[in-house]
Amino acid sequence: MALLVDLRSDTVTTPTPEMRRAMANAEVGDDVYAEDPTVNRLQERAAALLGKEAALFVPSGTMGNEIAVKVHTHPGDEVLIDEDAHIVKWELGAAAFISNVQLHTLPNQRGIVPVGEYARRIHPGDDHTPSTRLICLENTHNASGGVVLPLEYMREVWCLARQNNVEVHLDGARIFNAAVALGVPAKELADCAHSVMFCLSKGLACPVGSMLCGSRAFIEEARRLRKILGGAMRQVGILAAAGLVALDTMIERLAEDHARARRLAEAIAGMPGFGVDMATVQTNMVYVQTEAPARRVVQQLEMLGVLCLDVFPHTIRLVTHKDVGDEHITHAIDAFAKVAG
Ligand code: TLP
Repeated sequence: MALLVDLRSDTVTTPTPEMRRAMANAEVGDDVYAEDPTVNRLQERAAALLGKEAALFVPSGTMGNEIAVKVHTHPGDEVLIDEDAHIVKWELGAAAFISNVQLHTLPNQRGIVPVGEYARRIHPGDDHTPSTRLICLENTHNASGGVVLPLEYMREVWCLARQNNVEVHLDGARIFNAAVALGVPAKELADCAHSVMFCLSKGLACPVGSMLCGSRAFIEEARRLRKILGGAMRQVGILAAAGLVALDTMIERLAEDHARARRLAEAIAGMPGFGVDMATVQTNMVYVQTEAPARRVVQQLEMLGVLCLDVFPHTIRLVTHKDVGDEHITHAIDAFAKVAG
């Protein structure tokens, strides 16, 4: 059978055999009563890994982010956020829908809003202006090509926020990609935020689930909101079991995905009709600029057995993950060469 390479996202990863075994054998209970031992173990593990008091298993990254926004804010509050953040672009306006907040979106360079810009926009709220309650960061920054926000920058934002009584939420859907790329424990990034969401179902290859981490009081409130949003599940230890395996076995190997993304990017960068800003290839994503309409390139690649996404009219996104091996990268490079040729 011809090789099919799925580079649309790391969300397409399938669970490992070890995960499937752990899921089949998971000890379970009713998690709405907080009685699922496997979920409880995963929540404790996630909290400890990120240096937070508590954590909550949620069905998706979107739900984790949106619960966080809701817990941190009151209706009418303002949230400072870069204009390309997932919360702004890909969560269907949920922050307006669920939390009734105003997202004050700011221009950014590779996910970075200058700290001085945040400082200029923070206001306590008065008879005319909304209160700035929250800053949201995203690391790695998806729309900028999976780039890493430097630790130093995160610390500066954290410092500013604390000085001004503003909370910080980190969309760390791919926090472990950032941590591996930086060579630091994820906890150091998490230390720069009051709450952190990270996904188990992306590069870590779980079938379902994300973790929301924060203080005990924050997680208690988050738990109520998860129920309101219909995200409280019963014998969900079956899913949490995969999460425990992921935290044990899938983090360090992300470096392989990063190396493969780099190999792919370097090869495509030299081809006619395509461009890659190599400075943005820092983790498991490659954003390719296309002379031809991206939609058409995606269709041509699909005919050659390579799946990817057109994210802008002249940009396609390629994402490496554990189901993409060296032979898949070779196949993808060959397919790009044919389309270029
Ligand atoms: N991202 C998906 C798409 O929604 C774009 C992808 O394929 O990359 N934060 C970030 C930074 C994300 O990239 C995503 C998913 C989420 C949150 C939401 O996670 P899920 O899909 O679990 O709701």
